[in-house]
Amino acid sequence: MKFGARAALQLEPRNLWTVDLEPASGSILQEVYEGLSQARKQLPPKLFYDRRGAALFGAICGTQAYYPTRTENAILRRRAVEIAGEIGADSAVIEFGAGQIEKIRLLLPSLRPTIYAALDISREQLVQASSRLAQDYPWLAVIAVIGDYGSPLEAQLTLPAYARRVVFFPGSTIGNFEPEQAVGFLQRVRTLVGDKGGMLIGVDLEKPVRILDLAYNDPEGYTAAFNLNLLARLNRELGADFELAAFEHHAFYNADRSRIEMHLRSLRAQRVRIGSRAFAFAAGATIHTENSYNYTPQAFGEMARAAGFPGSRMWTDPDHLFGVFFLHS
Ligand code: AVJ
Repeated sequence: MKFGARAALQLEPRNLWTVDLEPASGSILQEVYEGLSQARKQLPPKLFYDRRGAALFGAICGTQAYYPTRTENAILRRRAVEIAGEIGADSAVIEFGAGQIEKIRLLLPSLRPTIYAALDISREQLVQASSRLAQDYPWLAVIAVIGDYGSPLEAQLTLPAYARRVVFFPGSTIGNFEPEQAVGFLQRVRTLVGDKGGMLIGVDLEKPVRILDLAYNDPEGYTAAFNLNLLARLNRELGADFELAAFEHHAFYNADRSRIEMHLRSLRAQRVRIGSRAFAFAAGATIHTENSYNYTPQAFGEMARAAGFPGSRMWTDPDHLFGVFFLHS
């Protein structure tokens, strides 16, 4: 019998289940129109992560300048036993935006959850990463959920009542939310996990500006390439005609709002065509592509409390660059 590539991919490990919550629509055109029609042009950071963007993010994580990934990994590795002690036995871990499913591996030997559910919008990456995980941990029930954690999941994710539900949200992705949105998101998680559940979340901590500036302006130029890839993606997927050399990466710390801002700055006055529409850029005008907020441990603890997680414990690195919080009721 002849097997196509698809059939070969479906030889999944028996401890893996796949759930598809993603409607097949997929076009980013409406979001792009909306963002570029604002007085202050903006695009949502989730658009960074097409295949090339995900690879560039991987490259950023490998640089000396970008401290969050290696710092968080070191905390998870060093504190795995303590973290597992806080969470307890028989947990059902739900990771939002699981990507390559690397960080949970640091916890699995100590934590030994009953269920691990990985949620991500990138179908191909998720299926590959979750089947590798299921193969490596035959005792673990792995559920791969193709879906967007930005949309309501409460009704769709029914997990066994005996297990303590814990949402795992590493990587300081919470920093991409406006503080008010972040509280709303934590509230949704609180509803999803229930009274005895919890959340394990990575948060970037306040620190000297020069460290932040360097992290978002790495000398290798991967962050610039990651930012500019957004325009390349619009060219590829929407047939837009952005001239990449006519825009530059611009990242800086906004001290008033405790956030790194990333923009794409137009180097000259120009018009860009996307689909049936055209957008004008003045020289020096920017598209705001991302905020990465950082918090003091106190400020983040207060946000968590406001969202219904009065209990919080933080682990950090010796330089206090990054915090891993376990939040619970
Ligand atoms: C994956 C959202 C946490 O904000 O630091 C890396 C993405 N942007 N370099 C971050 C990113 C620029 C990253 N997060």
